[in-house]
Amino acid sequence: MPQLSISKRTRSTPYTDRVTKAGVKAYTVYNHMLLATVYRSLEEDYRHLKEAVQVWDVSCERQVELTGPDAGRLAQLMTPRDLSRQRIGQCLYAPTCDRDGHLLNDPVTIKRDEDRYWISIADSDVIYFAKGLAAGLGLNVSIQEPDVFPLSVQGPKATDLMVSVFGESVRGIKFFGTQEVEFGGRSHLVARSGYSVQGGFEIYLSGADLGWALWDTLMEAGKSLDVHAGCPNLIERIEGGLLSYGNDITWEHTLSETGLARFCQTVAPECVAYDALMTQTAPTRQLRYLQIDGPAMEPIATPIPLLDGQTYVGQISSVAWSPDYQTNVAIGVVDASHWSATDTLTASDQPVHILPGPIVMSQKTEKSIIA
Ligand code: THG
Repeated sequence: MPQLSISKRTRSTPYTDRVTKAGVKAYTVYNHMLLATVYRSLEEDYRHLKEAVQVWDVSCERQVELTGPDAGRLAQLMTPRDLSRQRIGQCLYAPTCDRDGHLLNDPVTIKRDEDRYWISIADSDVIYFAKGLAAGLGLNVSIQEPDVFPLSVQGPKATDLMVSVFGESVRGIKFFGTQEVEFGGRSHLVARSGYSVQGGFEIYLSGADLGWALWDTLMEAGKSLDVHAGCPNLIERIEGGLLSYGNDITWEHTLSETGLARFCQTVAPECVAYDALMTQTAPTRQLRYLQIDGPAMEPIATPIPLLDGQTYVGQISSVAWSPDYQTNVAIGVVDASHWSATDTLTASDQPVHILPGPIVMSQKTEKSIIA
C-alpha cells in the first residue's frame, strides 16, 4: 500500500507522539492535520468503543475564533441556523452555507461569550469564508485559529473516566452543554459532545504544551476502565448517522439535499444564504441512510453508483460492514424519483434498501436532555 508522507503541511498535533506510541495504523488528513483512522482494526476499535472508553486526538476539529463587536453578526452570516437564542457556553450544530444555499461545512458553533465564538469545523477552510465576509462587509471582528486542540473521550465509560480526572461536576454537563475545567494550571472548555453516538466529552485543550500531560493523565486514570487510544470509527459513525463533510456532503449539495435543513427550521434572515433558501424549489435528490445486503463490503475511497437496473439513481459515499447489525450500512444521495423504491436498487450488484433514518436510533439517550 502507498504511504502518506508526513510533513509540516500535514500538520502534527500536540498528541501525535502519544498517538504514534499507542500504535496508530492509519491516518487521514483533515483540515490539513493528521487524524487517526485505525488503531487495532476497524472492527476491534468499533467493539471496544461500544464497550469501554477511548481517547481520541481530534485536534483536526480546528477552531475558527471570532472575537469582537461583530463576532455574533459574522457567526450568523455564516449559518442559516438561528443563533439568536444561543446561550453562552452552548454548542449548536450549525451548518455553514454560501449565498447559493450550498453547504460549505457542518461545524459545531460554540458561543464562548457575547463577543466571542468558536466554530469547530469539519474538513474545509472556513477561515477564508469568514475573513472574506468580514473584509467585504467591513466587520469589526478578529478571526484566527487559536492554540486549542480538542481531545475526545468517547464510549459508555466516558463519564467515569472524566469524573475521575476532572471531578463530579462534569457529570452535570448536558448534551451540547459545556463547563470550564482546570488542568495544568489553566482553564479548558469541556463539552458533552463528540463524533460517536456512544456518548462522551470533548476537552478543548488550551495550549499545545499540555498535550502529553492531558493524554497521559487520561490514560493513567482509565486503566481500570480498559481505556485505549481510539479515533472516529467508520462503522459506528455510519450506524449512528453522523455525516462526513467531503465524503457524504460537499459544497455541491444544497442544505436541503443534505437533510441538515432540519437544524435550521427558522432560517435567520441575517445569513448570506437567506434569499437562496427562501426561493429554492424542492430538492430533486437527498441524502439517505441505506442498508446493503451481504456479503461484507470494504470501505470505499470514491463514491459508487446506486442503480435501478441500469439506471443511475444516486451514489453511495460511505459504506461499512456492521458486525452488530450483520449487514452493510451506508450513506448516499438518492434521486427523488427513487425515495420510495423497494427491492429494485443495487450497488456493486448487491441489493440496497432505503432506511427511514440511521440504523441506530435508540442509543442517543443523552439527546433527550438538550442543553
Ligand atoms: N465535534 C466538534 N467539532 C467537530 C465535530 C465534532 N467538527 C467537525 C465535525 N465533527 C463536524 N460534524 C459533526 C457532525 C455531527 C455532529 C457533530 C459534528 C453531531 N451530531 C449529532 C447528530 O447528528 O445526531 C447531534 C446534533 C444535534 O442534535 O445538534 O454531534 O464531533 N467539536
